Amino acid sequence: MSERVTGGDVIAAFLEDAGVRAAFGVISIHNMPILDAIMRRGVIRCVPARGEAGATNMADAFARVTGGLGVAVTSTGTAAGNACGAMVEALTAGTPLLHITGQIDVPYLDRERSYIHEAKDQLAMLRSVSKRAYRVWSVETLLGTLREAVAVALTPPMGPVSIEIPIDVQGASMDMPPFDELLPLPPAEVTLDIRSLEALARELRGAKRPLLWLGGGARAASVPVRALAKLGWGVVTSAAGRGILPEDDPASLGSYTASPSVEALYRTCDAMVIVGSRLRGNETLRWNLRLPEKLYQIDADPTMRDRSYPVRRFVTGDAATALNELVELLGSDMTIDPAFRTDVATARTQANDALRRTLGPYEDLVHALGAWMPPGAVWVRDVTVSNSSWGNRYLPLRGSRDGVHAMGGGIGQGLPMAIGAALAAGDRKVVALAGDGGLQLSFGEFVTLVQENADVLLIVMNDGGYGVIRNIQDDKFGGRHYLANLHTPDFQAFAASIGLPSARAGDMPSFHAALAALGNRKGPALLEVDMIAFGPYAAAFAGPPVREAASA
Ligand SMILES: Cc1ncc(C[n+]2csc(CCOP(=O)(O)OP(=O)(O)O)c2C)c(N)n1
Repeated sequence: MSERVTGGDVIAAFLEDAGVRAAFGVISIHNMPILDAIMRRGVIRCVPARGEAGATNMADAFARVTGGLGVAVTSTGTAAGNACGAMVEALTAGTPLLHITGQIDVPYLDRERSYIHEAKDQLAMLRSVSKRAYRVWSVETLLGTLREAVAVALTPPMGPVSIEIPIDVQGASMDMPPFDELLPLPPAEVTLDIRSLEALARELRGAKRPLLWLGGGARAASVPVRALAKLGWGVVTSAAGRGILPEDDPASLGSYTASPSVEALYRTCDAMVIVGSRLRGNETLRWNLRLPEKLYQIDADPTMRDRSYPVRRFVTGDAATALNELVELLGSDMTIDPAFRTDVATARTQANDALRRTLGPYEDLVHALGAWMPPGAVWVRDVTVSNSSWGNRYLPLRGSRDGVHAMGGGIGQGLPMAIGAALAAGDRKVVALAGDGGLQLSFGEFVTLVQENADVLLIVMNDGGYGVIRNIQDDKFGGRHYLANLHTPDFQAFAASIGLPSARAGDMPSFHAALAALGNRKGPALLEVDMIAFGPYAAAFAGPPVREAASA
């Protein structure tokens, strides 16, 4: 006889069997059977985020660092709505995430009678911010829908999946299914278009100066990428693809995709293979960056073909599978120009040097941080001037899961992402970078950081407002700093009030002292950089660089 349990118990048991070891959420009347079961069973660590946006960002970062599934649990209505901005980010980044949300009782669904937490057409809202969204109508269909939802989230191109589970279904009684039925379904395989790949290999065989452009879709392809780098290929990555090849490898151009020296190098290349990348506008001068003439593309999603740049040949396939096969097909047939390696290294050095010259008073700070950064640290960044200029590319990442950044450009996600990353990172330190403005979107999550004792050194670049907005206003709006000068919290007093160790630095001696005091302790700490005292960057960052089509 199987045991009689609730829908909530089955959800908890299913998540355990799916290998989930951490979930993030806010408890509510419309998800308590699930969270109560998770906690009672004691297998999954549940983090009480202070908002659903934060919970979803945490689950997203957890998934990015582990390479597995992230799980966020929210309530229905406003709570599910609060998760939507973070869902947009997870969709942009292609994160496999399961968003479980409550729903009101089945008999009241879609009646618009203002039942508590009722949201008009919640499923349509969730559909528009997810890869797929499901509603569970009955306890009988609960397990099948869960199994399908996880498989869809993990099938390339991966993405966040929402599942609404009405509260009466969560609390309904059912038999505990046997273990094998609780296991998630395997993700669907992407069929490799082998004929196109063979044709691609034939075309590449004669290339003397070939480059790979890697995006986040190629995160699992480190092994064949290393093999191609060994053959003599150069490698450049988007921000999402950082570290697939260690960025201190001589074949790596880092993520200096649009630096003038790298663009000049593109013009000398006779092939570029783009793998698992959207070629985002931010990284291609809004698609007017001059890439090599012979472009080829590999992607799990065949509709990506020609979407951003026209390509000569497109191969549908999973990045790792396709690149492994390509390495086999190429064998030792290529004779790559021996000077290419030197040219790649020169372009990289020139890009680094050009960036260094924009740092002004922050140059020493960046170098001190780089020298201190513990091996294997996970580098998490919010959208802030310091990240857009140097955080996104100056300090090398050595693994494809060593960095987390809001790909969609939404501020305020860095702090909750740092918490999710810390839970995923085990013994590795998380170092996070955020602005004072962005942090004010997710202030409640400071308290979560302390409660969870997450091993995060959070560096706050405090310029008393929205620095990048002021720079744009200087550039385009006559220097009128409307709505950009903020009343900024006293971060030191706030940190003290919640038991968060902290220090402020306004010059290099105090920065070194703060790093020494905070950097080597385990657990959370806040290092505030007083940017008014340090002074401005040598070059003002006023938004992602673009190039007008007419001048291309
Ligand atoms: C969710 C969201 N709201 C608004 C914006 C517009 N925005 C972009 S950067 C920025 C200012 C960020 O300020 P801060 O975190 O202090 O970093 P700084 O620009 O000062 O380096 C704003 C408001 C955005 N990108 N995302």
